[in-house]
Amino acid sequence: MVIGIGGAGGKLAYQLDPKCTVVNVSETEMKKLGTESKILASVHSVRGQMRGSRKDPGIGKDAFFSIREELLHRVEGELVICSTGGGTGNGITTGLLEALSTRERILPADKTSFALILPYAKLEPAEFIDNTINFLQGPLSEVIDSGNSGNIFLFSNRLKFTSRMSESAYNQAIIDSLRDYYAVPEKGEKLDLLDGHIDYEDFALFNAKPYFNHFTMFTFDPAEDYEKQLQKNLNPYLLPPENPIEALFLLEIPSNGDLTAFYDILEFYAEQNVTPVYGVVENPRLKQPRITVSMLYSRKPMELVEDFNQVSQKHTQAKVRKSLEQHVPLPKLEVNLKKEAQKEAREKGANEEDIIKVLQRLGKI
Ligand SMILES: Nc1nc2c(ncn2[C@@H]2O[C@H](COP(=O)(O)OP(=O)(O)OP(=O)(O)O)[C@@H](O)[C@H]2O)c(=O)[nH]1
Ligand SMILES: [Mg+2]
Repeated sequence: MVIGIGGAGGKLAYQLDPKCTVVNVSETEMKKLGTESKILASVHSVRGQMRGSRKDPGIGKDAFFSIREELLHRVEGELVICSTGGGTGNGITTGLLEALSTRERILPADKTSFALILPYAKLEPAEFIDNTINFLQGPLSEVIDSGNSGNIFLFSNRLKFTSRMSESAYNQAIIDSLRDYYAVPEKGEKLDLLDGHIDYEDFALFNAKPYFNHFTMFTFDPAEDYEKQLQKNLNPYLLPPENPIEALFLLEIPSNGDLTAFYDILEFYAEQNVTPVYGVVENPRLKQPRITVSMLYSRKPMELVEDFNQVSQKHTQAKVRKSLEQHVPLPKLEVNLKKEAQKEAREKGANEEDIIKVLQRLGKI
C-alpha cells in the first residue's frame, strides 16, 4: 500500500494506487482525491487547517504529532510519497523520519521506502529549495544513518520544467516508471525463468536497504556495450546514481532469444565489487530484449544538495557553504570507506587489517 503525504504526495499516491492512504492538514486538498483512506492531521491554528502549511514545514511537523501513532503504524513495510518543497509533505515526513530514526532496529519487512519529489532549483520558489536542503541534511540523513529506512527514490521536478510538461503528464511519467520497477517480482514469478531468480521476497529485501535507489528500464541491445546503454538510458525523472553498492536487474528476452548477455552485465557490476540480484526471463511479447535495472547508492548530504542544486543561485550557494561547514559524514558511507580501504590494500598487497587500524586511529572509520 502507498501513503501520500501533502499535496504532491497525495496526488501521486492516488495515481499509483487508488486504494492508497492520503495524509494532509488540509481537508479541502484531500477531498479532491477519490481515495477512501484519509488521515487528517491537526494544526493548532484554524487558518492552517484551511490553508495548509503555507510552505512552512514547522506547521507540518507540529501536525505530525496529532497522527504520530496512526501514521507510524500505517507506513510499516510501505511506500511513502511526498514532495520536499512544501510545508505539509516535508513537515509531516520530517516528524516521521525522526521517529523512525530513534527506533530500535526495524526488521526488513517493516521498513518504509520513500519516494521524494525534489523541486527544480532554477525555477521554483526559494522556500521550496530551502525546505528541501534542510530536509536532505537533517531528517533524511539521520534516518539513513540509523539504517531504519528502506530505499529512497529521489525524483526531481527538473524535467517537468525543462521539457515544459503539464503536471498531470509529469506525474503520469513518474508513476509509469515506478510501476515498471515494481513489476519486477511479478515478471520474475510469472514469466518463464531462464536464469537467476528474483521473487517477491528478494525484491522486498532489496527495497528494505537504507540507500538511494536509481532504477530504469530500457530496450537492451546485447551487441552493444552495457555501460554505454545504461548511461544513455538512466531514468530522467530520478537524480543520477553514484557508484552502486548493490544492484538488481531483470532481463527479459524474446522467445528463443540469446540470453547470454546477462554475463556481460554481471561482469560490469563485478568490476565494481557488486554482485547483483538478477533474473533472466522469457517474454514472448517482446521483439528485443529489455532490462529493468536498479542500483543502490549512498550519498553524503552535501553531495545530495549539490546533485539537486545543479543550478546555482545565490541563496542556495550560501546554504551549501553553510552545509559544508556543518557536514557530518554518514556511517553508511564510512562502511564504504572501509570496503574501499580493504580493496585498495588487497590490490597493493598490503595488510588489510593494518590499513583499517590506521584509518580507525585517524577517525576515518
Ligand atoms: N511532480 C509534481 N510536483 C508537484 C505537484 N504538486 C506540487 N508539486 C511540487 O511540490 C512542491 C510543493 O509541495 P506540495 O506537495 O504542493 O506542498 P504540501 O506538502 O502540500 O505543503 P503546503 O502546500 O505548503 O501545505 C513544489 O516543488 C511543487 O513543484 C505535482 O502534482 N507533481
Ligand atoms: Mg499543499
